[in-house]
Amino acid sequence: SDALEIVRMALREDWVEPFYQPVIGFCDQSVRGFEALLRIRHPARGLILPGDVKDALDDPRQADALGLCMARKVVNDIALAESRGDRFGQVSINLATENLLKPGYLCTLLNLLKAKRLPFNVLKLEITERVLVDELNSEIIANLKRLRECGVGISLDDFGTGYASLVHLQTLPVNEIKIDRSFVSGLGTESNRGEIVKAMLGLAKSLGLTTVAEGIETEGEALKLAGWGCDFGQGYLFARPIPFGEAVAFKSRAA
Ligand code: G
Ligand code: G
Ligand code: NA
Ligand code: MN
Repeated sequence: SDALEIVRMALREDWVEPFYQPVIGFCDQSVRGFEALLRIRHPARGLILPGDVKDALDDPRQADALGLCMARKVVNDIALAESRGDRFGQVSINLATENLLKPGYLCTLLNLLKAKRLPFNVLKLEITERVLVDELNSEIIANLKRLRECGVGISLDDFGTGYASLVHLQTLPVNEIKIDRSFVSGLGTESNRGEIVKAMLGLAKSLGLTTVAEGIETEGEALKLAGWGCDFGQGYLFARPIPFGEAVAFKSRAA
């Protein structure tokens, strides 16, 4: 398909470029770090978003290659920032099912960090329930535990949208949940959404998990979340996903 061809070209021609969306601490407005999001800078079509190449993200071989490419670029960016004396903070990358299923992938992540002499805790993995639902097995869980023990963060993404959320909290070495933006965007108007979000925050707190709310677009949403004790926020209110250079500037401005 078109998407497969675009991604094949992007990998070959080096058009893949991670964008970075800041993650902000509610208590002091500090920039904890960023979520890395896939972008393809196509010379003719301009910036291509993950939604435009969905077929490729669902294709085992391309998801595999894209996951490796993104990991390499993100680790290089972190190392570049640090080498100039800029603290870039913790960066999360999104995993596809194929990345998780390949034991070599998680190992490669550690090796990339080692090669740049970066501490393991600069990296965080975002795992969606979509990715997990079918194929969770004990080997994958053991691999994730090993990463977690090394200090790599593990975040359950789009929390609240999957039927098995609570099971995953019990079986996976997660240390953070990201509350899905569908809950956040209703906070201003729909009153029972607030109760649901409060319950998720309470559950996370009692399990000792960090909480991030995503898709924050209004001051009202941010104030509510902060008041309920949510730790971090992400969304257009603070910043859109931005290129590496802008992200470095954003972080140093805030520091
Ligand atoms: O900005 P946004 O359009 O970037 O991202 C849309 C979706 O694509 C999100 O659900 C996000 O999790 C997913 N996504 C973004 N970057 C990556 C990536 O590097 N790998 C994978 N597997 N998914 C990604
Ligand atoms: O599935 P995941 O949570 O990784 O998706 C992140 C997606 O959400 C990206 O496409 C990103 O561009 C988008 N996003 C980030 N902040 C906001 C926001 O405040 N509002 C909306 N509508 N989308 C956002
Ligand atoms: Na994500
Ligand atoms: Mn998400």
